[in-house]
Amino acid sequence: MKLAGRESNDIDECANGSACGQNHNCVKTEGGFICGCDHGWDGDNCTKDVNECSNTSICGPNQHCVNTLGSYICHCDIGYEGFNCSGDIDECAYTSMCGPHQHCVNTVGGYRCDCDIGWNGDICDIESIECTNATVCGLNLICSSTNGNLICVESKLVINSTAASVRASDGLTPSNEDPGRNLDGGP
Ligand SMILES: [Ca+2]
Repeated sequence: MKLAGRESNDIDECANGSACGQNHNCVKTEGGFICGCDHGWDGDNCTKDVNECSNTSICGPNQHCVNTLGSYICHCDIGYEGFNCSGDIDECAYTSMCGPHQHCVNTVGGYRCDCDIGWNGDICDIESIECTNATVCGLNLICSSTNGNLICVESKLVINSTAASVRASDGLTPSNEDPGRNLDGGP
């Protein structure tokens, strides 16, 4: 709302700061003054807060807007910090970001917890069979671990629970008695 006043003498009514009410600004005019709402306020008596956050682009990248009475604040999104929130937080610099058997991997705007070698599952609480035990596969076999699953390889013959039954039906001899055997038809 704009209030206009008129004075017979051209004095500066705005000078004393009380010509207009709270949340108003005062603009001197020739022979009078005009009261307008301060930034952030609206309504007939400038008592209605403007929600600046309704403008979704009022804050910059990696920021979110928080409306306040008469103003607003741009806070950094989680994972960002620094000037204009342009800096990625290295969450891994803090200890205990991840659980047991996990290690922290920093990413832009976040981080993740990868399983340590030898562990898997959603929270890395399942110990996977690894090739570190030399007796796992027996003699003349090569141990290979992929995605937490262990397989024993003899030349090109894969011996796991499925292949073992195939081998039995094919009449193949146990691997440690026939180390040179393979299934690809080669010599
Ligand atoms: Ca980060």
